[in-house]
Amino acid sequence: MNNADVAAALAEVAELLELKNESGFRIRAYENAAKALSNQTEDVRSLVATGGLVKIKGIGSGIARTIEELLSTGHIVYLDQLRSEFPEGVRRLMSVPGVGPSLARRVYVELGVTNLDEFRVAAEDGRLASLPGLGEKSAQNVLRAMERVNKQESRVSIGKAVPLVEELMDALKDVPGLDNLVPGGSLRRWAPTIGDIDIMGTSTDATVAMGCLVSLPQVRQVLSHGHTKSTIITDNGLQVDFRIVEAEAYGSLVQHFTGSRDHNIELREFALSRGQSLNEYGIQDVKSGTRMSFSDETSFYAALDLELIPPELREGRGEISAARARRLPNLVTLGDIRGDLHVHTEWSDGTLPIEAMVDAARQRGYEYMCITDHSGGIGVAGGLSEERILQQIDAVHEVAGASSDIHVLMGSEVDIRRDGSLDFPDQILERLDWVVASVHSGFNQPEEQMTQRIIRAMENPHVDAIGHPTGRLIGKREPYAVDMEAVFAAAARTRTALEINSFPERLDLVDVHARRAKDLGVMLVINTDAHAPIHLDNIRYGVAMARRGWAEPANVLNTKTFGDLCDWLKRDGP
Ligand code: DGT
Ligand code: CA
Ligand code: CA
Ligand code: ZN
Repeated sequence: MNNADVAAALAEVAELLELKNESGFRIRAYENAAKALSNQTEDVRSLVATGGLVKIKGIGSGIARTIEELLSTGHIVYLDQLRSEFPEGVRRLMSVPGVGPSLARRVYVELGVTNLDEFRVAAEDGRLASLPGLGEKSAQNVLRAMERVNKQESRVSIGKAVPLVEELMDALKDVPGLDNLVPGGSLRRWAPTIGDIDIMGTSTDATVAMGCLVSLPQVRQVLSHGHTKSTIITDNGLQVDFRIVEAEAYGSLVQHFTGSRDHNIELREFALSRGQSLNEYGIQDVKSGTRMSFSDETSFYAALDLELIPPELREGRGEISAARARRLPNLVTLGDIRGDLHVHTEWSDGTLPIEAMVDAARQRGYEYMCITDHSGGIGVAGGLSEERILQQIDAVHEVAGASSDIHVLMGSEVDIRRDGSLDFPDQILERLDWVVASVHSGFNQPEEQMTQRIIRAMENPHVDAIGHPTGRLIGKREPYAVDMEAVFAAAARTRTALEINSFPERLDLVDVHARRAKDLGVMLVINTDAHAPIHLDNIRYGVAMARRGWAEPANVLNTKTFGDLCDWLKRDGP
């Protein structure tokens, strides 16, 4: 049971209390606690063990006891009780945009609707429209919202959204009078998944700009077409909110629509404590009534006596107090990355020969790269036998010898077996420059076993890094059960790096884990796990995740020069 599991249980309590029409105060207490927990970098179990839980803002002693109950018994009696009052599916009704707790309660009580399917039927056959105060139009709205949710499959990965935004911004860049185009929202914060895309710009002729947007070839459907805001659905099903904002207030507007909501709420509270009130157009001095507007974000934050906060940090995770204290991290950038240490070739499941992948890394301007094909034990992916990897060592050394402008290292992505032993014997591992050890099977092991499995791998002195440490695949597979605090401690002790895997569906370690690792002195490494040259470009998503985890260059192994990397590789093992 990890932070996300506990947060989900608390959020469910909040939703069920909403359904029951309980007091807003109690609901918010659970909501805030859920949010506080999912923002926590430290594992909830270690927080309980050290008594740190109640010190977290947003978690009172009552909810702390609830969390302890959940951790020790696996249940929250109160939650079980609430669940018994509503069929499981009723809570899901509130996931339809525009359907709040009172409507969900009414359709359950008055129409006997207990799940989304029955809800759709009731909206279609006229029963929903017949409820007092609703009518045909509301029923239609519900149907349309359900359709949109189904089609959009809720959120998409950042890897799908970013290229689309770049395409749209490129298509709009020559529109006369339209300037200062910038993405906002979750995309600008590089959140791993995106609900909808927000784009902003200034214009001398908003009508023309809006007209161009809605007639782009990528547009499948126009949901609204206004003077300052339009919303479209693209042909791959993504919603785009496009706003024309005023040039004089550009800084405030962009700040506002970048969010996150949590960051903005905290910022507003902070401003109020200083006698300033915020809205999307600027800052007002409460006493004198003087208004200020800002054409850029730097001056906006400066007016609150804050350093400019990079968008990746704007999640309400302590960035405002850090900006006050002039203690914002000096975040790692894409330009700091000097090499990629997780690259596959056709020797296992990559698409191209060694030379081609080296060439792709060379073209990115990297100083070094490492070939890390799979070991044989994973059974799929053309993993290498001992015999084959010995051949590959020679093949890579040959390419390395012929390449004067990039250092080519020979490594392996060795499978961690269920018992924590590695798929290659030490006699092979010791001949490699760099070893990434990863879990590729047996994801359902109990937490204790999985934790020991990974720790045992780290204790092998030849292992330099753990690949995609929690195994999650966004939208497909939850992270496996693993005690991350124990993994971090072992990583620090054995001086093993933990990977941030840049594949958009992995992005693992996640931001809060990366930050915890940094705080505990664990080295991070940002790799692409490229199976084809184009995947090397994914590095920007990994760097973004590291930035969201407050990582600085010194926290990231592959920002080191080749010489410093070699020194690190000679570090003492465990
Ligand atoms: P998303 O789209 O779910 O991935 O997340 P965001 O953060 O892009 O959220 P979005 O698109 O709903 O709104 C963009 C930003 O606008 C959000 O981060 C904060 C700001 N914002 C300010 N006021 C509001 C408000 O009343 N509602 C919403 N939804 N956003 C607001
Ligand atoms: Ca958005
Ligand atoms: Ca939006
Ligand atoms: Zn790999």
